[in-house]
Amino acid sequence: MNTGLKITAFAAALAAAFGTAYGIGEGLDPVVVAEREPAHDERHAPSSPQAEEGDGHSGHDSTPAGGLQISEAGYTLDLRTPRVTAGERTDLRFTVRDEDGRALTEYRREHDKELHLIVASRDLLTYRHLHPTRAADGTWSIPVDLPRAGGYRVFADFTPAGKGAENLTLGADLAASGAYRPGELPPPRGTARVDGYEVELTGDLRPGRASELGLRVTRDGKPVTDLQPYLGAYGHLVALRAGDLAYLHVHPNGEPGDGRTEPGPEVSFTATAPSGGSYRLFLDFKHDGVVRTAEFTVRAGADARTPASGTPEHTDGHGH
Ligand SMILES: [Cu+2]
Repeated sequence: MNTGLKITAFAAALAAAFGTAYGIGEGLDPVVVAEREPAHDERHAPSSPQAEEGDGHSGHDSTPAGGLQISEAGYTLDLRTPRVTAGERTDLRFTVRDEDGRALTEYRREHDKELHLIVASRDLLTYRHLHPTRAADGTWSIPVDLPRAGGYRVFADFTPAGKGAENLTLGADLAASGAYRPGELPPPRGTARVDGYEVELTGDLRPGRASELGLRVTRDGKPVTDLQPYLGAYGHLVALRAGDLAYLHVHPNGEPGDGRTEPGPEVSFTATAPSGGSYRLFLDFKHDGVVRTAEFTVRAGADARTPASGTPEHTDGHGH
């Protein structure tokens, strides 16, 4: 019996087992939840954790995590500069192509931008969140300077214009030549320091379920209560899975000017981990006119994060 048949048979057995139970009512969360596929629009739309709490879909049958494919839903990331030299400023150029090979020139803005570009090293120690410039012909470009040699992943997070188009994150490999020395993922910590700021992380990342993450920003022990809007929010959080750099879609809870979201010290997000394992979280926040990035290692699942204070060894990669 091949694997496909086994799975089909297993699914049929499950359906039979739950078939009667399903009729009883909606109290049976796991069954009800499994029936519902999340709409793609939800992946990048602001929403409250309460709204998502109930429909935390199973990570096993939902849409695959973003960023693992160079081509998806008819769109392909064409990275024109797949090789750069470590320590040298280079123009990174790329195009998003449709099924006919035409460069995409119409985008729907998300978080103030047509396209968000994330560049992360395979060992997750170098991170860039960039906003490239698009030429009229659809070619995007942005200068990058990657400090370390090795393998990187480039993520283009965008939504094509047009009705029904969904948010996509396409990923492509990028190599930085030079002497390569892979780093080790820093251990989980509840606190990250960057440029005199301390950011404390609360909440857990849970596999297959939406959960709330809180990030509290202080400077010199004093809460920062005048964060500046950045990309339509008081913070922008990206999470990447260690091992394959799966890209998680994270939603800010509330936005500046909505009458209930304070400009710090706490910034709140809703995130869903596609599986257990280790993740690296990158929080961009803006204060005194400068965008800084706080970085955390978090474990999802049985081996959950144990908060501890300390200074992360690696503070490389302040975006922008
Ligand atoms: Cu961005």
